[in-house]
Amino acid sequence: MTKEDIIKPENLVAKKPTLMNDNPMHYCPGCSHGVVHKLVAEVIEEMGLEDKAIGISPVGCAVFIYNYIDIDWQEAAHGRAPALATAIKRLWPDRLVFTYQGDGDLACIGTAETIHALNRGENITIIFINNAIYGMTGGQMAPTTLVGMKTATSPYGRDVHLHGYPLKMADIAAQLEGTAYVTRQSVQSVPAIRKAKKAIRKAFENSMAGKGSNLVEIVSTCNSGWKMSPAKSNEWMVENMFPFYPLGDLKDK
Ligand SMILES: Cc1ncc(C[n+]2csc(CCOP(=O)(O)OP(=O)(O)O)c2C)c(N)n1
Ligand code: SF4
Repeated sequence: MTKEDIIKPENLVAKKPTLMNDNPMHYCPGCSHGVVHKLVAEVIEEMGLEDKAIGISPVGCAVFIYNYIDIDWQEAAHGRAPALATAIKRLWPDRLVFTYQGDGDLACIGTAETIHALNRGENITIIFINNAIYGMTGGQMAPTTLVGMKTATSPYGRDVHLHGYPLKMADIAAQLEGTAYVTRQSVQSVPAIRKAKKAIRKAFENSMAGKGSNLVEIVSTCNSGWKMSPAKSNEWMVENMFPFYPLGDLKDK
């Protein structure tokens, strides 16, 4: 196939979702955030919800998600996204309302907001990027940091006697009456990306159908915070994160 053939519209096999604009992303090369952003944009477009989607952006590396996906956004204070999503969904029940949050945002400062919004069965979706670290602020330990994992604030590794055990938010969410769908996915390979996209779609469909609250955890890399190359980070995640945070659906009502 010549270069001219490749750029013919009829030969197109993949394209950037039109909701994603051309603003250069600020993420470190290899970071999972960009991949998940693309999936979110694709699903919204495929569901035809461009004018109905309202995202709540977090505080953390994804704070600027509103610069990249052209839908309506509201910025929440650190950890407060599920509370804000609750208000917005109750005011506009016909809208797709979702939050996008890191593990510091969701599983530390926002634990209460997260658990209560899920337990109330708010018809929202929470997309939870679990990279086991505080990426934006320099790689400090998060509640999700693995036992023994070295971070800026646990240079000798997470010690359960000092720091307690890693928090499995999806497992907690699955126990709550208000949750309709709780799943744990990743984006380290093409099959994993496809599964993650299906999960986001199911969660968004549930939200629109009023079935209750939905949590899509994406086990992710933070290659800068982990101080590894992007390829090594993916390997490390598969070897170390997946055994503790196994992928798959935890609840599908
Ligand atoms: C109330 C409040 N406390 C602390 C901070 C500092 N802060 C900014 S981002 C962040 C952690 C971000 O980590 P995470 O949510 O895991 O997202 P990531 O950057 O890894 O994507 C913290 C503690 C803040 N902005 N506001
Ligand atoms: S610091 Fe980590 S989470 Fe933040 S953009 Fe870089 S790799 Fe991604």
